[in-house]
Amino acid sequence: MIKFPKDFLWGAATSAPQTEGAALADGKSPSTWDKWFEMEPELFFDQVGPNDTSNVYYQYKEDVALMKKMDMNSYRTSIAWTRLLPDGKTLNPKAVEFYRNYFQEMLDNGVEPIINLFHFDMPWWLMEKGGWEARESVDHFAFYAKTAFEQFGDLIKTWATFNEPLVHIECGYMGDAHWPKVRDFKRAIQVGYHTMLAHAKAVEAYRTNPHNDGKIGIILNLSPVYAKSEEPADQEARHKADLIYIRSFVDTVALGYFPEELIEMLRESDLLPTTIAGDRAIFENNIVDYVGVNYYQPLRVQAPENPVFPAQSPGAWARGYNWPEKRINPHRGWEIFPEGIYTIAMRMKNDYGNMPWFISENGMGVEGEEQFMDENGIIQDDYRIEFLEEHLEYLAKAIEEGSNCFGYHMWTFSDCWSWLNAYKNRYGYYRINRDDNYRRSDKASSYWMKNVINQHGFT
Ligand code: BGP
Repeated sequence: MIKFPKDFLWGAATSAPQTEGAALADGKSPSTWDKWFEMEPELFFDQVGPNDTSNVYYQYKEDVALMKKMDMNSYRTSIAWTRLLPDGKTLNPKAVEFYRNYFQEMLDNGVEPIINLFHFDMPWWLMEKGGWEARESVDHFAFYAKTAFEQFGDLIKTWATFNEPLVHIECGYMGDAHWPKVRDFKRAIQVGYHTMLAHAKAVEAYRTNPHNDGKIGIILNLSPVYAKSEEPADQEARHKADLIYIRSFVDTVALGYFPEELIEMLRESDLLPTTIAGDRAIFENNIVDYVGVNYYQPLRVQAPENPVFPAQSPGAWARGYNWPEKRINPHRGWEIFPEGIYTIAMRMKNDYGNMPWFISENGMGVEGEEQFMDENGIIQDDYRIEFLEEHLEYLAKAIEEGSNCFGYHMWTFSDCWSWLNAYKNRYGYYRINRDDNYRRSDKASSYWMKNVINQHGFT
């Protein structure tokens, strides 16, 4: 029997921009996603944009009823900054009403809402001032965070500041999957610095108000790094990639500052961000109560071939490696490596003082999932059940060995909109039938997970 603690949090995760729809309704202002879709709809899969997601703004009660049906006890989504404070300053009463009703509905049905503040959805008005590159974004975010705590702090006892800061840094400033799609390592590092400072300032805002009596943390995508070989050069690449992709985030939020070795690497390539005296104390004084870990697949690296310095990208220190033995999700192309969840779990225990943490995302995206629908309209997603079994088995092992993990949230609950991929890959326990008024229908995994929740494990 694979066993989990009785008080374990079982749930699912999503975000405001990927589910709410109503992109400009009731006073909401545009985010970068809304504007980008308006400008270049052809870049979005099937030309489906952020206004056309799973319609949760109008259908949240249906989702909450399904959470209850599954006996889930927790759920993570986010608040849209652009809905709560459309111009960054003025509170939108319609947004307060919507979120209070939504969160109350969850609480009334035995589901604890875990609420995140930023899930890639930069307000357009702030993007026009430079987005995360501009120092002023830090204080705007802290004001937004403070406002959210004031408006919803009586209902929400577990907060997160950011989801996967690495992603908006990397995809927006080292690639073209997020706005503003520029490629500039130095700018990316400044964006990263301001993001992490904004995180620490939001934690500070939470802690300075004595009415705030819950927990605050951050959600990080942590891909354990594995080297091609035991050769020193490959091991060095692994060490450097780990500093960049894992420790630059976890050390900063859990130990109080960026690793010295990373700072030195950046200094040598003239990549250090602009900082202000006093910043460091903000980081040091505001370490998190917990970390949410999103785990999908590992990162495999080898020594770079002809490293160019000063570094123009992380590739100067580590190069990707295509492990020939890797198991690929046939429905999407990502590696499936359940052991990775154990590696990360033990890392949280051994390197971060057994910090409380939970799996805040893990899941399997499947293209063309309608082909698995049976005659009763249920998607027979055996592949997802197998994925869950394998990952949960490794998670249970880590918990048994003392890792302080308090929950597991699958990505996602009902299928949601995935940025440029729109509805290409489906991840949910429930299917969204977009051509039938966003009707929700069952997948077999929801029944399987309900049993796991009720038995605190599986055989
Ligand atoms: C994570 C994000 C989610 C979600 C998920 C699935 O990185 O936090 O927002 O999108 O990945 O990835 P994708 O949407 O690319 O299939």
